[in-house]
Amino acid sequence: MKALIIVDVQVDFLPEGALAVPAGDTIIPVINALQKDYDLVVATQDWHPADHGSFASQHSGAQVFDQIELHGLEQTLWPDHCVQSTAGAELAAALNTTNIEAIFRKGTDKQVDSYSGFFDNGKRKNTGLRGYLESREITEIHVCGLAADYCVYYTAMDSLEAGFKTAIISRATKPIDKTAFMDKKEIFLQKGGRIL
Ligand code: VGL
Ligand code: ZN
Repeated sequence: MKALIIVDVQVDFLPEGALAVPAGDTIIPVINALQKDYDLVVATQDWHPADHGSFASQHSGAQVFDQIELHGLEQTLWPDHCVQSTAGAELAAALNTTNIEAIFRKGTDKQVDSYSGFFDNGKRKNTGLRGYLESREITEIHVCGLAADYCVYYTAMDSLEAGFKTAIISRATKPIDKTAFMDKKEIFLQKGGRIL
């Protein structure tokens, strides 16, 4: 059985959003067309409290994109984004959500960021996604959405590590930083992932 994971296709990651991914909106029709090819479609949703520790606004003197240490982990600081129950945290209006059987929210603990749909960045807690996929007898996973170099990449890496045959669909994802994504793609390929 084959699943599609749609990662963080949310208003704040679209071109007008708080943490805009360049051309992020252009992948939505592609994702809508893809969904029919899968036995299961699930989504993730970045879902931060307003005082999340990954927000530059929570650290005096800090700037967006600074690197800090947050409770023992390396952390990039972001603009406030995907705050729980705000318009920016909604799934994109143009995304077809009728096939999505479950949505896994992440980034709810203000002390630790969560790029992957499977675990927080410290791998302290899991979201239940792996168990859900296993219960649905999924063996192969394709990952798409935003952003390619963060949440898509880390979700795909954890999928591989969990033993799923895993691919990233390049025409259905966009990075924040193109060169960073090229390097991460190499690592993913070396670990046995595929780029479609
Ligand atoms: C993401 C940075 C911060 C993502 C989420 O969805 O790729 N990136 N939070
Ligand atoms: Zn976030």
